[in-house]
Amino acid sequence: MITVHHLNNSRSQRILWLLEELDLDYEIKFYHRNEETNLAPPELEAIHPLGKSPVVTDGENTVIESGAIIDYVLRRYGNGRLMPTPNTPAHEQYLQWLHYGEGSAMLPLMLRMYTGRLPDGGEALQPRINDELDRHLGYVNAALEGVDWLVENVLSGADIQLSFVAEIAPLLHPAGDFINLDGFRIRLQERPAYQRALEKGGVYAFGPAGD
Ligand SMILES: N[C@@H](CCC(=O)N[C@@H](CS)C(=O)NCC(=O)O)C(=O)O
Repeated sequence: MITVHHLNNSRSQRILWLLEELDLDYEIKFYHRNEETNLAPPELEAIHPLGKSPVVTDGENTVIESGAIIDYVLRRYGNGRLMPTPNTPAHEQYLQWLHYGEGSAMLPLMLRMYTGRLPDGGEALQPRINDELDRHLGYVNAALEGVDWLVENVLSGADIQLSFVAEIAPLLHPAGDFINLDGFRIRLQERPAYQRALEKGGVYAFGPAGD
């Protein structure tokens, strides 16, 4: 059975959502961020040396990285759900989003969060970071023009991967700048499977009600 090593207020929330969409049996092992440093507890390093979440363990497999975990779960347990047919143009799009979410889109969001903690707010870096933030959020926003979901307008693992970007974006950007992204966030958070994942996962500061 899949075990999700789940950290509060983290990207592993989307893995719980994925598993709820698929209605799979799984276990959650809870880890709590240090209240001062916000870092994961050292126990997570016993599961994987990076000590980050999400991590899933499943028999002999230990898988890190949200995109790889989504891919793993859907290939092994999805029975074709939440993923376009392999080797079709739609599947290539799906893979692109799966990598893009963490490979590109999260970078300016993380840079804004980290540089904001510098004594001067990282002032000199902000114009470049803001350009990148606008570029990436604008790209996702444009991809959602006139559609509910990213690939063929059908919910897939790609939307689950990008959900964290959509949930972090409002913390760093004025509301209303990316209305398709706002609609996407509201839509995904309304899903019953998302709501069940929220109940099971415990504290999650980026959900619909800020928890
Ligand atoms: N790209 C990785 C990021 C993993 C990651 O950095 N997770 C954060 C939580 S959102 C974490 O574990 N932070 C705690 C720490 O760094 O100690 C993924 O998508 O799985």
